[in-house]
Amino acid sequence: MIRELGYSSPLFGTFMTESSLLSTQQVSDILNVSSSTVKRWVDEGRLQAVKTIGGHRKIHACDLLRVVREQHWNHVNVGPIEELLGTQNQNFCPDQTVFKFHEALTKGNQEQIRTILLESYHGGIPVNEIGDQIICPAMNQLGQEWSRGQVEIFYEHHSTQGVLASLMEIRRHLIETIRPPENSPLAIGGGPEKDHYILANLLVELVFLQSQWRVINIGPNTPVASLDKAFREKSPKIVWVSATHLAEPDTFLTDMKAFRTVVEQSGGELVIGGQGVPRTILDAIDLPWRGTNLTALNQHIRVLFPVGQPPRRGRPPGKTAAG
Ligand code: B12
Repeated sequence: MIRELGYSSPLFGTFMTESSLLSTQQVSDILNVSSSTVKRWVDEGRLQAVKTIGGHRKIHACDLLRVVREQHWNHVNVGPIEELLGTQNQNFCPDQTVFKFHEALTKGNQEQIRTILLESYHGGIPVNEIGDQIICPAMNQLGQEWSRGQVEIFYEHHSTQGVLASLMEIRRHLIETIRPPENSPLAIGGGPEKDHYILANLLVELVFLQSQWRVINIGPNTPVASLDKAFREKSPKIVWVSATHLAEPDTFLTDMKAFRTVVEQSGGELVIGGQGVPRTILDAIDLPWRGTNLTALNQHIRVLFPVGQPPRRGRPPGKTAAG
């Protein structure tokens, strides 16, 4: 999606500067594709961009870096992009970030939680990696400390609110900047009844948004009858169920087996994940696709609905070294 330059987001002011905006020519040099390809990708919504008063498309370095990382375009030299962002030689180090993030969680330091998550996102880390490599391990550690009586339960509540608030900011940014194409598929999902956890379903929603899907996140504590109604009414390509806590595993198994049949008979796909679903239950439901984290989910939905082709190696025909 193209935003007007000068649009200054009150949410992201501290994380985005105009000095890290790239022209389509600069992006074409970095990706080794023609600048018309870059313009087309911007117009198709594959690359996020802003528009100058003169009508030129400008791509923010962090949005470019995120696409390169997320699409695994490993042969692209990200050095110039990182230089613009001031992150060169400070490669994303999950261990260090998790350490700082966990510290912020245990202290209930909302500002620090926000800074780490938004800086990661605006440093070009895809949301699936933010979920798998930062939030999940730090929350896991917090949970272990809670179970050993080392952390008060109110820190878990308070920190979850901080993570939720930051993820909602990222969600707003994705909604404002990613324009799903006309043929974009729909995903619907939520958590099972009596599961009140909010983060995993929100992260799943962000992964779909990032990949240009249309999404309806029904949220936690959703009776399977409601999910079934939503499926019949909206006909999504994918229905997801994410469970952090399974109150009634036997009922869940029976319900999901029946729901799988309903979904597949209408040409849809059911995907189930989350730390609350034991392997034995997944084995018994026996879905065609199974993944344990958000990065696997991201790859799966990219196969179903590919966005952006990897840049070709070498310069496109007719393009000289001088560009
Ligand atoms: C925050 C938290 C809470 C908060 C929840 C706030 C909220 N509204 O969300 C509060 C304080 C309310 C809470 C309450 C309880 N909690 Co609690 N909680 C946690 C904690 C610390 C974090 C959960 C979280 O959000 N994690 C982050 C998410 C993103 O991680 P994730 O779920 O693993 O998701 C990842 C993958 O599973 C995967 N994924 C997720 N969904 C999907 C979907 C698909 C399709 C795919 C492919 C992948 C996928 O990708 C994600 C990213 O990598 C966990 C510790 C932990 N290990 O996570 C304990 C934990 C889950 N809680 C636990 C317990 C025991 C409880 C209570 C029973 C405590 C009590 N006695 O009251 C209650 C029960 C609440 C209930 N009825 O549901 C235990 C569960 C133990 C167990 N196995 O049964 C844990 C593990 C803590 C522990 N170590 O003991 N909790």
